[in-house]
Amino acid sequence: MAVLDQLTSSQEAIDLENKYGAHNYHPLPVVLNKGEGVFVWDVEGKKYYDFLSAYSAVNQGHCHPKIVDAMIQQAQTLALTSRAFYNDVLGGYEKYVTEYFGFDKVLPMNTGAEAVETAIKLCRKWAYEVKGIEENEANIIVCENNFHGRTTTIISFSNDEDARKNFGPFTSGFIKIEYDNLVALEETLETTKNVAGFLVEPIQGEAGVYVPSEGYLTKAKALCKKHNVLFIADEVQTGIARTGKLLAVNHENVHPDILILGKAISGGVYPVSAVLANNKIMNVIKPGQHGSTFGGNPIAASVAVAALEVVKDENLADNAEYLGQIFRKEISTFAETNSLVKLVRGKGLLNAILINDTEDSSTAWDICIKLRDNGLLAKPTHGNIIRFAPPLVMNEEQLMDCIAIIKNTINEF
Ligand code: IF1
Repeated sequence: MAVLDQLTSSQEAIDLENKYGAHNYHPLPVVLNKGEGVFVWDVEGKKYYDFLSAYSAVNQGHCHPKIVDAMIQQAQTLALTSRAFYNDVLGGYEKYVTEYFGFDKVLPMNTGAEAVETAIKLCRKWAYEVKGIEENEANIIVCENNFHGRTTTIISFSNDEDARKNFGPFTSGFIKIEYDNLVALEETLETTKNVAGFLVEPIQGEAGVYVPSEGYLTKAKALCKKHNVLFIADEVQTGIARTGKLLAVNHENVHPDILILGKAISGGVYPVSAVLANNKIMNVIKPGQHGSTFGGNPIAASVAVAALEVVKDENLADNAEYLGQIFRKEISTFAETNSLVKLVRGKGLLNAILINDTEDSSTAWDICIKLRDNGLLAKPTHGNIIRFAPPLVMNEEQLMDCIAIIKNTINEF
């Protein structure tokens, strides 16, 4: 048998993963073997609407032909040079992406967590070499219930016990405050020495799609400016048109000092992430002080240009805004007649519903299993919250079809 012979059954695939793969996930029991646009198929040929989009990495739809073609062309030409040498696509991508988001420079990485780590290092180095904080004394403010990735430093400032337990010792230099609380931010800025930055998700995704109060981001940025502290926006999940604007911070016209991107910057076909900042910050990094083997590789550069062109060519932000309004209106009307749905919240096509059951109940999971049986894939975040995030290329007819599936499924409970 060739190593990757076509699997004949879903159970065979699940058994292989259980036996040979680390058990660091508990996937919904469905085995996918094909993706196209808003649809995915399982090994048995059943078709599903994808309502997770690989946690907002597949905003442009599965296997978008323009993005896949860019990957194939580049992969057949020059895949990886490392940064020991120049190549003929990285500079063009760097010009394109910095002008696309309005920054002087970009530091290219691969995963979202690597980009968050890069932003933390950049902020600290700026604090010591530009702001003048004493070395090794920098503090970065973060929010309770944050999710920024799974490296040891990042989980050091997480309050999710599953993400932290028995992974210590942890990295110091982080202060947690309540999300969407400007008083807490102002007090911390006024009473804490050596604050270098404020790292925040413009909408807290994993925590359960928490949308902050109107004006929170604007006032938070102003407080950071007043105290000469860098405003660092983690748009790995909320960026790339997901929330109905190119970036979630664009809902409030906030321009972060450091912008962190990942996931859909590549349309989900290849790991690409990026950290953007202006020269006064980015120029603290000198040769040999940061990098990665694959960071800024030719395939990543070519794929990211194609993926970002698709976002504009297909008006994905406007589409997400329009369909998101319909989704929340339909589901909130439904919630008035169904006691199992407490509320729906979100922006654009990043939404979640709160199931009216205890945190530790299996209801949200059971609903997702039934949704799977009814042809729609979604997964609970924490306990009783189900995130709904379809690819942004969905059309209104497909969305109405999905809303009907969601309503009919929940009515079965
Ligand atoms: C998993 C969660 C979502 C992110 C934000 C950085 C990263 C992520 C705002 C790190 C990644 C992913 C990680 C993935 C599932 C998914 C996730 F459930 F873990 F929390 F989306 F909410 N900043 N989120 O959301 O990016 O290193 O993964 O490329 O770990 O299971 P990454």
